[in-house]
Amino acid sequence: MSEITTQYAFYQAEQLSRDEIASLQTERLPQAVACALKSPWYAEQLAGLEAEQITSLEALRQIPFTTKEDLRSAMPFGFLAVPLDQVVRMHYSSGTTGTAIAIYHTAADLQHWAECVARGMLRVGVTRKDIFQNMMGYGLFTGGLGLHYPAELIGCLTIPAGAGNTSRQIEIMKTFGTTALHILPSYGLRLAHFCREAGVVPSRDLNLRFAFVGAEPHSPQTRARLEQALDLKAYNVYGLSEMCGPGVAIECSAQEGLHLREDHYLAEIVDPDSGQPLPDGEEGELVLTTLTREAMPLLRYRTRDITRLIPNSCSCGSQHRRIAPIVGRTDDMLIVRGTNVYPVQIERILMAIPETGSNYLITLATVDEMDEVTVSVEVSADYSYDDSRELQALRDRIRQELHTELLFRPQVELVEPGSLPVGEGKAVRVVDNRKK
Ligand code: DLL
Repeated sequence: MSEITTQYAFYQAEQLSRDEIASLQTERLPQAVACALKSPWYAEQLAGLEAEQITSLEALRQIPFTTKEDLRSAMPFGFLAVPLDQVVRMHYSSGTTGTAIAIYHTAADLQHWAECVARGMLRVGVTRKDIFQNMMGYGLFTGGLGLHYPAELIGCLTIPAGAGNTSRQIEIMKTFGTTALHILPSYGLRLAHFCREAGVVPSRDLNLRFAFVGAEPHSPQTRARLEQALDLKAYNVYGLSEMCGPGVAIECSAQEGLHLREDHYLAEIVDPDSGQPLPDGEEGELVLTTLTREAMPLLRYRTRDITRLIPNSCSCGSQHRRIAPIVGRTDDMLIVRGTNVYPVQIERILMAIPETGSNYLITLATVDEMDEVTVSVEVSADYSYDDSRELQALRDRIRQELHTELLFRPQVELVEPGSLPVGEGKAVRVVDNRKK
């Protein structure tokens, strides 16, 4: 560890004690509020607020939440807290759920972001000797650039492969001996399937050690499949464009939760309905305050992501607190016949069944005024079925296991490997055709 600190001074932040983290937060919180008050939106909303009095989480809680709708309403420059000539980059959300949102960064913001991610990568053992193939989309989406600069900062040979073109990706991995990947978990499963089809045996033909996976919810079963199929260790990376992008929290080598970078982000968990704070360990919505952002500081930002803070410190030694893997977004939660379901609960069951393949789709419809759920799932290419009775038995088994978990009985449709639609970006898991 101390060797890492000699090489990378910014790594010292990984070794802060709990008291040091707390006092840094106390010091930075009023600065963050003062910085936010420089933006037109916060200046108006929080007129009269004395930033220097906000020195604790309790004091911060006087401030109302900031929501995605607030960001939208103030586009394009309402949240900008510095003159435009200090902004060196912007990212832009896809706008699939409403008006697109621009997120701005100063040079210092970009440096902090890269250091936070690099700290997470170093913590799991990435070194300058690694060959890092970045298979996330580059561009307005933060996934590509978000790990590109940290990998360069560490000194890895960084390959900006971008998303898609799987045969080319495999060729690059083989030719250059790629050791680390950054990949969407859904695409990782497809890559594994493609390797099998192409006769590439990762343990024999590839040199992979790590995969950083994130940007979409995925179950531990999916992670286990990826690790086994690609012969590597997979680490969960969480983040959102509004904060920076990937790297708000990253899993460590203990794989027991994702460490927040608490010197840069202050986290709360609140009840998504009432907004009331929840105690550590209880599942609720993650609310984040940026502590060091200059261009676009955000106070008590509602991420809509459901997780919990994991009590106790981690066996890896870091004193930065951990969140559990994201279960889903509040707006992804399905209410089916009165039961709340996150798609990842369905994924967990499907990916634990070895006979299923790598892709699935949940379709909702209204039949006789009732919600009807159909889970379509590819069968694994490793199994062959001689007769329809075997397939029927598999379908019944999946249906039964889903029923036990979900408390309602969905329809199950088994389909050929590779037959469900796939895009280049985040996987679309749900099609909701219900009557509104
Ligand atoms: O997805 C940033 C990112 C890129 C994270 C690459 C990790 C890796 P957005 O496009 O703004 O940013 O989407 C953010 O994606 O609020 C979560 O709902 C979801 N999300 C991100 N990471 C995870 C994860 C990027 N590890 C939204 N697990 C967030 C589950 C995730 N969901």
